[in-house]
Amino acid sequence: MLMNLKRIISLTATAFMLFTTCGLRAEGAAAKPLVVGFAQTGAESAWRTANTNSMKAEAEKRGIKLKFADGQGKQENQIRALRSFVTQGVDAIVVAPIVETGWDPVLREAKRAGIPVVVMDRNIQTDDKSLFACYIGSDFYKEGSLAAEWLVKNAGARTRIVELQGTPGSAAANVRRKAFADAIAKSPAFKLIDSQSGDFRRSGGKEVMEAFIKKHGKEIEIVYAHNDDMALGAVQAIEEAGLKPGKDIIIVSIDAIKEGVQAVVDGKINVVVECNPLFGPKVYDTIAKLKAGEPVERTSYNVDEVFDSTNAAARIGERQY
Ligand code: GZL
Repeated sequence: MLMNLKRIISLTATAFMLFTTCGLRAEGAAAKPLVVGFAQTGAESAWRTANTNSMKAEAEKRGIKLKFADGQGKQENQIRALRSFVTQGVDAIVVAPIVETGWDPVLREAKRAGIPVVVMDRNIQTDDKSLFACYIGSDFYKEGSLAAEWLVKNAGARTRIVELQGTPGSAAANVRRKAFADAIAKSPAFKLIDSQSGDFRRSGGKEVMEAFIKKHGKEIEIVYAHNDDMALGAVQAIEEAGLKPGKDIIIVSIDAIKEGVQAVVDGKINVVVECNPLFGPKVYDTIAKLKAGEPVERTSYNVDEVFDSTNAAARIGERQY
C-alpha cells in the first residue's frame, strides 16, 4: 500500500515538472526576446570595435537576442547576412553598410518580409526611401568641415596637404573628402598635393604615408586623415622618417578614439574631430518604437566635439571608447 502511494506521488511530481517545462508554461512566463540581425562592416579600426561592443553590450543589457554577422570588409558578406536574417524571420535588421550603393535588391526582400531595417553609422544611396526605416549615424559633412576649419584657424603658413582617405565608396570617406575639399576651397592658399585610401586601417595609413614621404618629402606640411587609425599609422611613418608628427607635420583626424585623443595630449596629432560610435542605446530605442508602430526620426546624428591642445588633456579621462 505504502509503495503504491509513493509511486503515485513521484508520478504526479514528474507529470507536473513535464507540464511546466515543455510548452504549458506557468503563468507569467517571460515574453519571447526580440531578435535583431546586425550586419557589421568588419573590424577595420578601433572605432569599429567600439561600435560592435556598444551594439553587443546594449543588446545583452536589454535581453535582446542579437544575431551578429561580421562583413569582414566585403559588401557581399553583408548582403548574404541580410538575406539570412530575412530567411530566419528576425524582428528587425541593423546594417552598417560598408559602401553607399548596391543595397536595393536585398532591402526589397526585407521589405517584402515586413522586417524593418535601421541603417546605422554609414548611410546608403537609394531612390526608394521606403527600403529602410531610418538612418542613425554621424554628420560626416560637419566632421570634414570642422577638420578644415581648424586648419584655417591654426595652420599658420603651412598649406600643402596630403589626404589619407577611408574605404573607397563608403559614405564616411566620400562625404568627409567632399566636406574638407569644399572648406579648403574657400582658402586658396591650401593645396591638396596628394590623396589615397588607407581603408580606415592603421597599416593602410602607415603604408600610404610612407609612400607620400618618399614621393613628396619635406613638401608635406599637413596630413588630413579620415580616421584616427590611419592618422596613428601616419604618425609611425613620420617618426620612422626622422620627423616630429604634430610639429614638423600638422596632423588632423576624425573619430576621437581614446588613443587618438591621447596622441593630441602627447602633441603627435594636432586635432581630432569626434565621431561617436556608441550607437547601441539609440538603435534599440528606435527598434522598440518601430515594433510598437510609433514614428521615428528619418535621420538622426550623434553629437560630436573637437579635441585639440586646448581641451584634450582635460577631457581624456572621460573617453568611453
Ligand atoms: C564613421 C565610420 C568610420 C570611422 C572609421 O562613422 O564608418 O569607419 O571613422 C571606421 O574609424 O572604420
